[in-house]
Order: sequence, then C-alpha cells, then structure tokens
Amino acid sequence: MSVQVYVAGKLVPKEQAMVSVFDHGLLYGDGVFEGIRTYGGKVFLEKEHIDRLYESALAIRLEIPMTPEEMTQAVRETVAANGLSDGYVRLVVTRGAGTLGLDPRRTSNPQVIIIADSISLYPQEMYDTGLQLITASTIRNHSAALSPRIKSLNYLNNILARIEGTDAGTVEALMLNHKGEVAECTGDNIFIVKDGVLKTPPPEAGILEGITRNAVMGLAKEAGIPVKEVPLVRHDIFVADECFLTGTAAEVISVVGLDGRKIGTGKPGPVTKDLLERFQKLTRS
Ligand code: PXG
Repeated sequence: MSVQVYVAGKLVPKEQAMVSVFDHGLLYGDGVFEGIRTYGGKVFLEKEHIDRLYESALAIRLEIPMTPEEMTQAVRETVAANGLSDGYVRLVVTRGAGTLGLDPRRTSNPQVIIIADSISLYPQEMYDTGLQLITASTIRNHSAALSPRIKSLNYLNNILARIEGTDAGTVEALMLNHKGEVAECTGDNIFIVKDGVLKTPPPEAGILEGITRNAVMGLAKEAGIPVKEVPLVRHDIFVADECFLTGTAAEVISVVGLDGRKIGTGKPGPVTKDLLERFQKLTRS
C-alpha cells in the first residue's frame, strides 16, 4: 500500500498529497516543522514535540488551524494508517497559499501536513567507532535575526553548513555562533564530558533546544552525572574527555574528532555509551 499522507484535513496516497505553488511555505520558507520518532508504533515524546511545534508557530505568529489535541490525534491516525512501527513523523505547518509578496495577511488557510515514513539512520558502524566533525565557516543564525529556537522552514543556514561537512567528508558539521562560541551541529545538539561533568551550550548560545538533548540531560541527572549548560568554545571540545551529539534521528552518537584533531581517546567513551544505553531503554519502555 502506498504511503498515506495527511494533508488538507485528510489522509491521501502520497502521489495525491499536494500543496499550492503559491504556498508561502514554499515561496518564503514561511512555516514551521517537527521531526518525531515512533518506536513500536508509539509516538516518542509526543507532547514535547507537539508543544514545540505550537511554540515555533507562536514565535512566527502563525496560527495553527487545529488544537494541540486534534494535532496529536491526527499524528496518531497517520502513524496507524501507515502501519508504522519504528519510523519517522514529519509535521509541517505552512502559512498557506497567498499572493506573491511577503505579507502573510495575503495568505489563507495554513496547511498542516503529516508524513509518516521510514527513517534513514547513521550506520551502526558510526556508533561503534564515533564520528568526525569539521567546524563550518557558516555561523549559526544570529538569534536576533531568526531565532534558532524556532524550528522554522528556513533551514538554509544549517544546509550550507551541512554542505561544508559533506565537502570535507563528514556527516555532520559543528556550527559556532556570532560570538565564536560552540552552538550546535546542523541537525543535532552537542555535548562534552570533562572530569565527569556533562556540559552543553545553553539555549542563549543560539541553539534549537533539542528534545533529545533535554531527555539526555534528564537521564544524566538520574545517573548522578552533574550537568551544566555553559558557553563552550572549540578549545573545550579539543580538551574534552568525550564528545557526543543528540538528535531525534541520531539518538546519542559519539564524536571522536574535530577538524582532524582527536578528541579524548579517539574512541566512544564510557559516559557516551552509558547515556546511549539509557536512552535506548527509554525508547523501548
Ligand atoms: N539542532 C537542530 C538545528 C535541529 O534541527 C536538533 C538540534 C536536535 O533536536 P531534537 O529535538 O531532534 O532532539 C535538530 C533536530 C530532519 C530532522 O528531517 C531534523 C531534526 C530532527 C528530526 C528530523 O531533517 N532536527
């Protein structure tokens, strides 16, 4: 059976799932999105993702034409209609079709799109040996220009950095903020472990407050590992004992090199492994 996509209030086969070429989501990147995992047919951290979607929409003054409860229901129906067990849900809300010109008042009918499909993951080998990163020359958007806390349809900033990574042969790239501090990667948050303390940049560093990030900080606290949200610079990564990334797709993945320099032992460290194990328990509970 063909993938069923939720669009314009109903489920249709993916070949028939369409929006207007006048949609401001397409014309201007005017909209918001979420990426969510399902494990065993259950939507993982559902409330957290739905809440973040509504917060992103509020931040760009986009009124979603359904309640969070209706959205939750629509997501569950889409997952069920596709018989999805372990997969991925992409929720998109656009400003809707309008006339040419930026003015959102000239749009009508924000579009809610829900896609539930399989997910492409990093190969297991990368979890076993750890990732290499490069630092992108493209910095993270200044939060006074477009706040990285909004998961908007404007991902060019991250895409340009990702291309730099691809050119250098890495699957992710580190992005600094306008102050030269470590912000995050193009689709993942970053953590280091130093002298038994887990450290990650605070939201003010210009990051998306990842839902996996927050879950992992909670797991670390439960495990008795001190957690600090502090500004970090590249030096902190170079001298870290361990480094890892978190994200919906990646879960928890070790980083063993930055710009060709070895981090820690050059192998996935014990804290990283412990947190990945704890996270995986959480997804299977
Ligand atoms: N930073 C950025 C810039 C992201 O886009 C994360 C961190 C990690 O956040 P979560 O909440 O996932 O722990 C993200 C997440 C996709 C896709 O389809 C992108 C993300 C998540 C899921 C799917 O490209 N980005």
